[in-house]
Amino acid sequence: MSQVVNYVVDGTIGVISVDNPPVNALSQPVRQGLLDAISAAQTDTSEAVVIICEGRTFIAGADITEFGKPAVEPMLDVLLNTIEASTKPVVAAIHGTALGGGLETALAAHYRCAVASAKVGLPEVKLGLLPGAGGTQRTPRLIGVQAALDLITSGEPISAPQALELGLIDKIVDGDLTESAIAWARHLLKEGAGPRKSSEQPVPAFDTGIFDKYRAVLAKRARGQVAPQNIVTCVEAATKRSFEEGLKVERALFSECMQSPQSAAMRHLFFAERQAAKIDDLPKHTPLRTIDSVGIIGGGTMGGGIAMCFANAGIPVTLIEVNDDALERGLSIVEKNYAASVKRGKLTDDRATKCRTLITGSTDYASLADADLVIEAVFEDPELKKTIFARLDATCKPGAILATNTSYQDVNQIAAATKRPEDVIGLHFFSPANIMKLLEVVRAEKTADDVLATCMALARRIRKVPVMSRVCYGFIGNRMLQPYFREAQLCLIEGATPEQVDNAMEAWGMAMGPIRVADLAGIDVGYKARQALSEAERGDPRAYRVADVLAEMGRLGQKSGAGFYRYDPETRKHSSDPVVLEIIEREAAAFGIERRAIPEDEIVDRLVYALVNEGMRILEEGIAQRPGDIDIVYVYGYGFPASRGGPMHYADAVGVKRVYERVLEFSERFGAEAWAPAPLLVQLATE
Ligand code: 3H9
Repeated sequence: MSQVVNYVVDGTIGVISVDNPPVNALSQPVRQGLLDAISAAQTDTSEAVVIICEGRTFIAGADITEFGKPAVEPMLDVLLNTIEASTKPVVAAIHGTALGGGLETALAAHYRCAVASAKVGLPEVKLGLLPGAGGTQRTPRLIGVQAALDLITSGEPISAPQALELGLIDKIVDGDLTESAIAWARHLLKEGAGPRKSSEQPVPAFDTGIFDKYRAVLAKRARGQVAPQNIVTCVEAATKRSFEEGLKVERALFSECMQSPQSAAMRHLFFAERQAAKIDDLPKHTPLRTIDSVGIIGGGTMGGGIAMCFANAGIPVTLIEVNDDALERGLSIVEKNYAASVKRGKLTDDRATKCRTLITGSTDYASLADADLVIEAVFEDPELKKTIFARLDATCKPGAILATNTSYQDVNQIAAATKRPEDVIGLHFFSPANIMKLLEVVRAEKTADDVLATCMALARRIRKVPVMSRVCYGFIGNRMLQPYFREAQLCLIEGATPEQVDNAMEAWGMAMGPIRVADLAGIDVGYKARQALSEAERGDPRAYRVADVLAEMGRLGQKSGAGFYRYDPETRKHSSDPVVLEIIEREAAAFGIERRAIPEDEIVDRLVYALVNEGMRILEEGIAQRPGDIDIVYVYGYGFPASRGGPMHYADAVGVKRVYERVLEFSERFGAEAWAPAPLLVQLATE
C-alpha cells in the first residue's frame, strides 16, 4: 500500500483510510492508493468497504497545486467510476470538510455518513472551475436540480444536518467515526443492502425553466465568469443525457474552465490569500498574546461594525463614546445591524441576541483597564488620535495591544504618543466592517513581533483575511486608490461622462465604478482631506476641481441624495444628472481642455495601470511583502474582480512589457508627473 492510503480488512469490512496532511487533497499518490485499495477490496474477504480519512478532515478536494501541470494518471473521474462500480457496498465516512473532489468521492461511494460537525460542498466555482469528477452529474440525481445548482454555483459548503435533509448524505453518526462507520456498514450488510449507485438514480422532477433562470441570475451575479454558466450547462446535461454522456459534457467544460485565465486568476488568489497570512521575517513560533476582551473607542458606523466582528466571534467588547447620547446612538446602530442580519437570514434571532449581549457600552476609559486589545475608531483627526493614545497609555494594563483603525494617518506618530510604541499597531477595517473580509494590519516601526503575530492570528478568529502593510500614506489599499481616482476624474474632465467611466469599469469587472464609489464614500471626505493639504500636496487640480464644486454645492454623494449622480431617496438607485455634465464641461473649459470621446479601453487601462504602477512602487518600498498581498487587498477590499486575480496578477497575465509600454504612452500623452513608470515596472519589463 502507498504511504498516503492505508487499507486493512476488519472482519467483513475493508477500511480504506487516506492520510495526506494537511487536508487529504487528492494528489496523485492518493488517487493511486485509493485505486489500488478499492481494486484489492474486490477480490479479498471483505464484504463491504469504508472510506475514511485521518487528521483534521475528509478529503478537501483535488490537489490544487497539480492544476496547470500535465495530468498524471489515474485520473480522478476514472477512479471515482471504479469506486462506484465496486461490487461490494462502499460507505464514505465524513468529518471536517468534504469539498470538491472530496465530496465527489463520497458521492461515488454508495452510502454516506458524517459527524454532525462536518461540512460538505463543491467550492470549485471559487477557483473558476466546476466539479470535474462527476459532481455535476451525481449531485442533481441525489438532491434535485435546484438544490444542486445552488450548491455548485454558490460554492458555499453546507452543514451535515443540511446535507442530510437534502439527501446528499444518508446518516449522521455520534461517537468515534471509524467505529460508527464500520458498524453501519455491517448493519447495511445484514439488511442485504448492496451497492447503490448515485449515477443510476433518476433526477427528481424539476421546473424546466430553471436553467434559463439561473443563467440570467448568474450573468448578473458573476458577470463575465465562465464557470457558473458552464455549471448550469452540465447540470442541464444531467437531466437530458445518460450519465456517461453527461460526464463527457462535464469533462469538456471542466477543461475549458481549467484553461481559462479566470481560473488561473482565482487559483492564484487561493494561494495568495494563504500566503498573505504569513509574515516572512517573523520567527515561526512567535508567542501570541491572549485576546479575550476588546475595547473600541468610537461608536460610529466603523466602531459599531468592528464591535460586531468580535462579538460574532464570541469575544466581549466594550464600546466607548464621549457621552451617553453618542453611546446610545452607537449601540442602536449595532442593534439595527443585527436586526438586518436576522432579516436577511444571515443569523438566527437567538444567535444575534447572544452576540449583541457581548457588546456593552461605557463613557469611561477606566472600563478599558483590563481590555486585552483596544481599537481606536474615531474620525481622521491626527491630534485627536494622539490624545486618545496618550489616554490609553495611561489607562490600559501592561501588555494590552493598542490599535488604530486609521485609514491614512502615520501609525508611527500615533505610537509615539504612548510610552509603549511596541504595543501599537494599525488594524484597518473596511466599511461595513462586519461584512468586508479584508483587514490591513499596519506594522509600525516599533510594533513588537508578538503584537503583529497576535493580530494576524486574531484576524482569522474574527473571519477576516489579513494582509500586512508597512506605514505609508493610505497604506496599500488607499494609497493605490489615489492614482486610480485621479485617472477616473481626469477621464471625466477630458471628455467622459460619469456613466461612461463607471460602465467601462463595471463591464470590465469592478464591483462598482469609481465615480459611484466616490458618491458612496461621500464627496466631502476627500474635500475635507484636501483642505488640510497645501496646493502642491493636492496634486493636479484637474483631478479634483469637479468634486470640489460638487462638495461646495452640498452635493456630497449618496447620503445627500446627489453627488456625481442623483439618488432616488427610496431605492437609492442612481440616475445621471445633466447639471453634473454642465459643471464638468464648464470646469473643463476653465482649464482650456477640449473634451474628446475617450475609448472604453483607454478608461480601463488608465485606471487599472495606475493601480499597477503604484502597486510596483509599494513593492519596491517594501510596504507590501509580495504582489499577491496587493491582489488580496484589492479583491477583498475594493471590489476588484476575482476572475482577474487582482491588479498585480492582471499585469502579469497581460504581460508586464505591454503594461510598461502603455504606461510610457500615457506618460507621453498625459505627463510624466502622473505616469512616470515605477522603477520596478521598468526593471521587470526590460529584464
Ligand atoms: C477540485 O476538487 C476539482 C475536482 O472537482 C475535479 C478534479 C478533476 N489542494 O486553508 P488552510 C493547503 S478543486 C492543495 O489554511 P483551513 C493550503 O494551501 C478543489 N492544497 O486550512 C494550505 O497550505 P499552506 C476543491 C490545499 O483549515 C493548507 O492546505 N476544494 C488544498 O483554514 C491549509 O489550508 C477546495 O477548493 C487543496 N485542495 O481550511 C477546498 N486545500 O499551509 C480548498 C488546502 O502551505 N481548501 N490546501 O498555506 C479549503 O477551502 C480549506 O483549505 C479547508 C481548510 C476548508 C479545506
